[in-house]
Amino acid sequence: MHTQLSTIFAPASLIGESSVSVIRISGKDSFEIISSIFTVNRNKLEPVNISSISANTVHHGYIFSGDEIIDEVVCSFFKAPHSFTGEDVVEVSTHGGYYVYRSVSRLLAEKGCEPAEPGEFSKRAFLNGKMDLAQAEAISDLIRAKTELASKAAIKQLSGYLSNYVKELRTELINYCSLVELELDFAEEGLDVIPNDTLLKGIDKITQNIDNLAKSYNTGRIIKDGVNLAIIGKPNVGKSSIFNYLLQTNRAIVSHIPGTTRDYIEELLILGGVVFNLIDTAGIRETDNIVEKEGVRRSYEKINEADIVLEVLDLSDDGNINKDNAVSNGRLIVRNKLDLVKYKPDGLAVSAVTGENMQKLQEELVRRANELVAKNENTELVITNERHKSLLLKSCEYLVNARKLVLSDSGNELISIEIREAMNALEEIIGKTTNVDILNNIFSKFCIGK
Ligand SMILES: Nc1nc2c(ncn2[C@@H]2O[C@H](COP(=O)(O)OP(=O)(O)OP(=O)(O)O)[C@@H](O)[C@H]2O)c(=O)[nH]1
Ligand SMILES: [Mg+2]
Repeated sequence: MHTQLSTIFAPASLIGESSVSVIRISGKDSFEIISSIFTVNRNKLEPVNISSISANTVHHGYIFSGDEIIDEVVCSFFKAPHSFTGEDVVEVSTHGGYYVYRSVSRLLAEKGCEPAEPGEFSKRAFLNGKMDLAQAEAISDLIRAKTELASKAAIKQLSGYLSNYVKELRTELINYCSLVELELDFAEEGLDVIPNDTLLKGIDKITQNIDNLAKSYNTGRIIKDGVNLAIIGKPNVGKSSIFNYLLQTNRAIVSHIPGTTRDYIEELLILGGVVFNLIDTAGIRETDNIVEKEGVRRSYEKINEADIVLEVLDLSDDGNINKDNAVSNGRLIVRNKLDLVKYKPDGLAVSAVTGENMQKLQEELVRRANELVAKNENTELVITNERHKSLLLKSCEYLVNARKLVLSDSGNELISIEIREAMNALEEIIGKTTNVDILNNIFSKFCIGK
């Protein structure tokens, strides 16, 4: 990442044919740099007098190079600290298109502006105290959100719900830590500032709250990343055909030869406002073929990772269809090749060839997915980030240690160390104690211009 001193720029919207495209510039030289290529008078291509432009205003004008007008634009000026990054920021709204973007960015680079790295604007906003780390992460989540639920969760986190709750938990820990340490100061007087059972109760309550928040990731992950839906079954039952039908593409190879799919295939599917990671797997059977064996092993792996397992049975195969729904282990059983039988089978029966009852299957998938989310949807807070989950669990571990130390009368010094570690783990969520490498890693996953 650049030093805080450099002035950076990047497209803030997609580059390509569009009505408007926004280029964002941030850093102490932003106003000076833009003024050297921006004029408000098309008949007089001279750098605008920057002192004539008041902060936090919008100006219509022209980007020029020498005696040539590159584009007619609107520039928004944000004076530090009243900007997204907390630095001086200019947002140039040009016409969309590759050529205009290339020309303006070339001019900016000539004037000393450096292309921003992914997430660099958000990183500066974080470093300048405009938002904490959990909020910055929510921006990236919001941009990537594909459904209403995902977007709502990101907005909530961006508004500071998670950060505030984490801060509350941290404050409670600080209070207990202070009492434990205060008691140390009065050790010689033998003053009992906080009785052990009060301390234990306090630690237990906080541990429980942190653990509950960590557990909300089970739902949060589904909301943010989608429902893992694995299609499984014996070879040739029509798994890939159903996979293709749901996606409305010929993504997976389909053939009459059992064992066609060797490796799993994953594709994104949006149904009824729910994101599914749809996974087609290799047909499960005993085999000596080492490639197919590996495929089967991977199928089992996907079954374990799945939120919903869709098990396909083949109605045209007598040995296959009689599976009892009751022993499905929560799997959704679907009987395929309905077009090949003359009777009306039990349960959910479809044809991936004619499309019969496929809508019913889709509705059932959405219903099950919503059921998974509904468990937690109305609760106060759901975390959607694995980093947050592991820090919460880490914090719990330290508190469990602290609890053991209290029970074994190991002394307040050791107890306070564990409580402080638990606090540190919480602070990492909001970025108070997060090290530079971790920060760089988090922001490098953001998109360019954000
Ligand atoms: N008539 C009929 N044929 C089907 C249907 N679904 C799949 N098939 C056929 O069944 C054969 C196997 O289909 P696939 O989708 O490749 O089956 P699979 O379960 O993915 O098989 P593997 O990848 O080998 O495990 C192909 O010839 C398909 O055309 C269906 O609903 N009706
Ligand atoms: Mg297949």
